[in-house]
Amino acid sequence: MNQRVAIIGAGPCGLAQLRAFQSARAKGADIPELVCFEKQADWGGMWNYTWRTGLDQHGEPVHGSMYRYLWSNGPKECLEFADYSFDEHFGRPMGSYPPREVLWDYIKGRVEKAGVRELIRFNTAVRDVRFDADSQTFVVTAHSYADDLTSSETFDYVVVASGHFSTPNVPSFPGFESFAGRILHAHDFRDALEFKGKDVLIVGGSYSAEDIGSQCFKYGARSITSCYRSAPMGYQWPQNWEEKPLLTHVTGSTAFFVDGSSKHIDAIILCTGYKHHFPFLPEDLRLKTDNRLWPLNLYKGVFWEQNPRLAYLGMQDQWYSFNMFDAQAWYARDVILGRIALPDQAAMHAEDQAWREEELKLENAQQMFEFQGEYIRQLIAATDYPSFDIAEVNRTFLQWKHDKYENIMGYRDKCHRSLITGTLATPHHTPWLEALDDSLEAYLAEQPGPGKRTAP
Ligand code: FAD
Ligand code: NA7
Repeated sequence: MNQRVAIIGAGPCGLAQLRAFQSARAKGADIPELVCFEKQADWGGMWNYTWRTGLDQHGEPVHGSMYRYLWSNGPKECLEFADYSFDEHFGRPMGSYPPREVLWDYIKGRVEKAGVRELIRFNTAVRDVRFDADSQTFVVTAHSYADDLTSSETFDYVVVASGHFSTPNVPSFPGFESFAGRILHAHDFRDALEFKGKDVLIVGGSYSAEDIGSQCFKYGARSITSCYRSAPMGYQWPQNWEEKPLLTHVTGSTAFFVDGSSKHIDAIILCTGYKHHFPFLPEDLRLKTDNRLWPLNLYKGVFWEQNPRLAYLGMQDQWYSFNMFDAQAWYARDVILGRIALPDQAAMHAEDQAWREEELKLENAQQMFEFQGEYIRQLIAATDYPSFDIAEVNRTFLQWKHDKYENIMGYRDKCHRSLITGTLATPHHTPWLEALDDSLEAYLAEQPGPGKRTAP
């Protein structure tokens, strides 16, 4: 096959795409030439932690939004690769909520085994993508940092796998200009110890608010106040964590809320989400959406309807993550290989709209992860990605939600069963709240290291 495919990003989505093609080649398929552009020096996307914030060493916006001491916020059993189990990678059972470095190791293990690293051009940022209607090809322009050269190449397909949790959504509130402490967005949060002994205000009511607040609690903040726009998170927070309706303004070091209450605050962390941002794409190819389960204009949640030579991976809000990216990547691969034929644009759009209408009816978390599970089930049924029991994954999600409502600081100590191998997770040697060392080495040790057991 003399076609060329550009993959933008070597995070979990871009790596899923590389692995999908490698898997077809291993079974004898003739596959296109693949070029994966990655602006960072290593693979793993968000899971490749960086201490940097703001601009990186090349003057580019820092991609990473992950922070120190981050542990999986959902059971690992709900994201396990169906073609590469945790058992295969680690050789023994472990806890259900591993820290970031452990999951990064797992992500890397599959693609090291697949031998696809040589297909990635690291330290190379895609700057521009243009479609030429006459030749039906794309011109992709990329900047290689190592030799400071910008060059263009032609491709038959482009797969956008650049993530959507890197460009912060940063609202402002009256009084911020003269606030007496630090104001930052979750994207720039790196180490909860910075907030030890402080009164922290968290703005937002979703995953980042919940987890960054929990980090601050775990590492010794004096108090946490979280405030929401739409709905409270509703967990049973520790005694020094108060949940309030939205911030109205700040005066000096005092924050005021919609219910008329006020509180002393040392620092404000805006956990107000991210924007889908594709500065390298022209208007006619650019996905515009908020963070939701069914972004419009993507057939099967993947193919750009106006020009299905362009595919997007992982653009949905995520209950499912790695296994959803795999389902999408396998599907995209089979379309590119000509194994699946796409319908005409009107039919693609009609199906897309039908999914959106279903999405608009969703009222609670269970309905949402079941909706995403059904989407994944359908994608997997169309390819040779190993099937797994989506209903069981949904049951694990339900148990996870239940565990969180029971004990928001203790749910990570619960164990779930692998839907791929049947292995039951084993409790980590140290309860999450006391496990201050999140390194791979500490996590995989048989017992806690010296001096690592007690909370501050
Ligand atoms: P990313 O991981 O963001 O990777 C995108 C890649 O594209 C990056 O390597 C980036 O450098 C590269 N790139 C971007 N633009 C360009 C360009 N122009 N040129 C070249 N390369 C480019 N998911 C879970 O399942 N469990 C969790 O516990 C979890 N916790 C999270 C915590 C935080 C703080 C955040 C922000 C996200 C979390 N997620 C979690 C979701 C996470 O984003 C996904 O797991 C996953 O990383 C998404 O993969 P991706 O490949 O789509 O994007
Ligand atoms: P999410 O899940 O997109 O949530 C964003 C939150 O920010 C949500 O609660 C929003 O409230 C809130 N928000 C957005 N704008 C505002 C303003 N202007 N004022 C107040 N609150 C606002 O992003 P997260 O960062 O939590 O999670 C993203 C990923 O990171 C996720 O996959 C995790 O695993 C880690 P709303 O509910 O819309 O009223």
